[in-house]
Amino acid sequence: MGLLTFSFQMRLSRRLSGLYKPILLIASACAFAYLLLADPDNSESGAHAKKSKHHKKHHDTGDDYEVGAREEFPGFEGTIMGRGLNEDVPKEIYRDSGKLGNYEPDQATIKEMETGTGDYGKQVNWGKDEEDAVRKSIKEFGFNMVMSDKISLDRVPKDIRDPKCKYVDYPEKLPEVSIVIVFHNEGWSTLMRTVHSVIKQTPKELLGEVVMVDDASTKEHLKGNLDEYVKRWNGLVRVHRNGQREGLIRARSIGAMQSTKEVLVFLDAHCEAEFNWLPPLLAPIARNDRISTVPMIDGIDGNHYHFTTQGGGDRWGRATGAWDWSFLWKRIALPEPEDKKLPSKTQPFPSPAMAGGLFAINRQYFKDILYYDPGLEIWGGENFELSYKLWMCGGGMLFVPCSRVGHIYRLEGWDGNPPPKSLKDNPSMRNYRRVIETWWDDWSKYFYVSRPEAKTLDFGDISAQLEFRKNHCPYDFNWFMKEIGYGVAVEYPTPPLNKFWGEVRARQGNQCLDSMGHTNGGSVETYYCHKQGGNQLFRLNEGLQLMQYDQCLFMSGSQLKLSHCSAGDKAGWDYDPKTGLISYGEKKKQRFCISLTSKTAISKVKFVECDANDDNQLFDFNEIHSV
Ligand SMILES: [Mn+2]
Repeated sequence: MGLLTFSFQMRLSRRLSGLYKPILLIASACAFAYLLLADPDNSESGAHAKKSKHHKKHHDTGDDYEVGAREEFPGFEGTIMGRGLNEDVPKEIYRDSGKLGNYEPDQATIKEMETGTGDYGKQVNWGKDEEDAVRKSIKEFGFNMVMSDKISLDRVPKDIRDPKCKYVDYPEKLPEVSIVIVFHNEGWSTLMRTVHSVIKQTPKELLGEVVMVDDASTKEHLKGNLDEYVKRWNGLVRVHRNGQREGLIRARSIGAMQSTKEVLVFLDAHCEAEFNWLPPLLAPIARNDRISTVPMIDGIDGNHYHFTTQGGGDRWGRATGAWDWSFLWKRIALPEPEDKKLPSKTQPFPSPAMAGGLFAINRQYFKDILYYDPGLEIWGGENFELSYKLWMCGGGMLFVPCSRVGHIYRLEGWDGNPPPKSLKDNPSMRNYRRVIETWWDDWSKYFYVSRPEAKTLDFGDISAQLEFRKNHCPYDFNWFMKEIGYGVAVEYPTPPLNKFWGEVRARQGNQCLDSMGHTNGGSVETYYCHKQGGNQLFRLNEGLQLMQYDQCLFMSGSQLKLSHCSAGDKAGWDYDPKTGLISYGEKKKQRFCISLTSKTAISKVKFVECDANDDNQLFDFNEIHSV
């Protein structure tokens, strides 16, 4: 494909605000059908190029909407990575009913796949005599391996898709994929069912290779056994072994480097691909190599192995990725303005963030945008790093309702994987800082509202990330939050900034306010000051809230309590650093102050009438900084 055929014609304003009208879809679908008739192998002939121009004209006559299809960035002097939109690749054709789509398996094919136990995602149960073995396996692997072992590695998945997904035609020529599966000490049957299901549910001509990346597993079943087992696929499945534990993030980048096909598809090591999952993921990438796509992620129960539809979202189950301002992963319903741009409920929709474990991306593009930041350790924040990089550097991300993959969530009672010994404390928090300091611009202050102690945490060198952004990313975080992530700020409003924060220490003795780990209705008491933050870290913000993490402190009778709060809630707090009084009152005049009840460190506090001459009411906020 030549670079010359890409559209440079869409105006920025239209690209950002344009609506995708159904009439246009019909127009482009007709153009596509015409192209197919005239040029069935979709090859690059001169005639094709001409028709392609004609095809393009349809887009120029109205408001079309194409995620990430941006070629002009006024005032930006750097280069955008990836080739961008290729209008020669036709869009998918969505029909409501009728003939099955071109990659869709028919009933007879599905019938032939049947294996018995657990087929169609049905649940499996165990007997009393197995309970000990079950508990042991959950402790070791996070899943009930006893039940997993009873289910065929080739079982038929449940079909959770909107029935309309069966009638979609995808471009005939889709790119080949490398499936990348990173694992560390995974259980055998859940890991291998991931591989089996991918091979079984993927059209042969699209499945280039499966690259299993062993991140220094120590369990015996993942060594020679595994090498022997994958031989049955005659080289289709390869195992790459990391010499030392790299963590999930770097191991994924290594998997990308070890792969050779045009598109990479990352899967967690405990998944099951559902029917016709791959073509819907590939179509948007074939058309625009700066787009990453993400399947719907259904739940597979880690005990009984039945499928449940991904929860949340709007009426049609469409949820986008999001975060709160302390940088926890969240999911929110697809915002209405985005829905309005889409001609049907089964079409891919943009998401400001991905969960991270399952996604597809063009291999060369992932390389060009430097994979993940190699300074990120083990797990945490890398999904946001990639999300921001995609959107702010001229690409984008789509969640694809017709592509569904089941994922087993770890059960309680799992021992977990211990981090490598060389790792510093707080790896996730250091990761968060790297990502935020690289991408959030002035919005980083909102992160430090709930994590003020992290402001001093060492996160290493991000100069390479900043340099990349300067040279290749035309958009800033303001643009991103206005155009792409606006739904996040509606669901999670930016928090008021802190006026005072730290441990709240009585001016006399060695007593600090301490939530004692209480939340949601529990009381705040005092304890020996320990300077570790945690339960002794409080913040008084410009919204006049006194908070600990996401909990608001409030006056309940004469007691000091805390409970979950939203912005503007439980406001009315004040602190005077001169006198040391912490007061609360809904009105300016009628105020009450926090007071110690005894001189012993471990005791209760109460509300009394404010009196700056009473030593029991005098406190300091001492900031505590992590290193
Ligand atoms: Mn997982």
